[in-house]
Amino acid sequence: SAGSQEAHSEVWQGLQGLCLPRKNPLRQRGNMVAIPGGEFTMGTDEPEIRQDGEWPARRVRVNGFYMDRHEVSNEEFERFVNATGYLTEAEKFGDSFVFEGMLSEEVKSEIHQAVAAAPWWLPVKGANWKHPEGPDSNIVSRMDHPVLHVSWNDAVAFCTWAGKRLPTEAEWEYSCRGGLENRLFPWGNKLQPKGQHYANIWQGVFPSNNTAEDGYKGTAPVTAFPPNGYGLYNIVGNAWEWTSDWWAVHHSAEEAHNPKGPASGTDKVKKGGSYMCHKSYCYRYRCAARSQNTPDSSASNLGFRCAADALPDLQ
Ligand SMILES: [Ca+2]
Ligand SMILES: [Ca+2]
Repeated sequence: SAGSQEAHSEVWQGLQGLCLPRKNPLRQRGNMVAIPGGEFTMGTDEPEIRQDGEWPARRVRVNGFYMDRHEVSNEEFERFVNATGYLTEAEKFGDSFVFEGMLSEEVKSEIHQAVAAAPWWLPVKGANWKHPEGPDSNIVSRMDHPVLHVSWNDAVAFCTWAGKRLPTEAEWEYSCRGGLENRLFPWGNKLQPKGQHYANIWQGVFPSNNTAEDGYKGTAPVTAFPPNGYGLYNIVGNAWEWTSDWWAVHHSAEEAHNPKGPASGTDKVKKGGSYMCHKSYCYRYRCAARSQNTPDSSASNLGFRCAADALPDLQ
C-alpha cells in the first residue's frame, strides 16, 4: 500500500541522513515540513461566515515551526495504537457521528435519533477509526486516508506520542496560506484554476447528491491533490483538522506574536473543512474559515495533523 511505501521512504530518508548528502536536509524529514517564521494576515475583513468569527483581519507573527505534510493517516494512527494500546474516545463511548450518506441501509435502519439542526449526522454504535461507517465497515483499503473519529483528546495523545503537538490556530492558518497573502484558498482565490480540483470537497447538491467530480465521495488519500506553497497536502478539504486553541468568536485587531487563543473554553477550534463541505451550506474550505467541537467529539469527517517546534526522532 501507499502507506507502507511511505514508511519505507521515512526509513530510507533516515538512513540517507547518516551517510549521504541530501538535497535539502533542513527542509524536511519524515513527513514534516519546515515552515519559516514570518508575519501574515490572519482572518479576513470580508468574512463569508461572520458568526464563525473569521474577522477582523489582524497581523500575526509566528516563529518558525514544523508541520506534518499531510493529515495523520490510518496507517500512522495504527502504528500508534499498536505501540501503546491506546483506546480512542469513540471506542470508549461506543459510538460516533457518521454522515448518513455513507451508511448502509442496515446500519441506518437501527438508528432512531438525529441532530435536529443537522439531520444528516447520525450517532452510530460501533463507529470508530477502524470502522468509520459502523461495524460493517473497515479501513483495509483506506490505510493511506486520514484517520477519522478521533477526538481532540485522541489527537493530543497521538501528537504527544510522536514527539509533536497540535498546531495553534494561527500556525495552522499561516500554514494553510502557504506564503500567499489574503487569498481565499491555499492556492489562490479561484476554486478551480484551469478547471482542476485542488481539494476534496462536495460537488452536487448537499446532502442528497454527491457527484464526486473531484474523484472522491468520501475521504481521499492524504497526499491526493496538489500541495500548497509550503508543500502541505489537503490543508483544506478531505478531513477537518483539530488545532490546540479554545474557540471564541471575538478577536482583537491588535497585532499578535504566536497567539494561542483564549485561556479556556468549552470547544476547540477545527480548520479546513472536509469532503462534506459545499459552498451552499459549509463554505469553510477557506484558510480564514473555522468551526468548533467539544474536545471529546468525534465524527466521520474530522481528523488532524501535528506540528512541532523541533523535528522529533523518527518513529
Ligand atoms: Ca469530493
Ligand atoms: Ca484537511
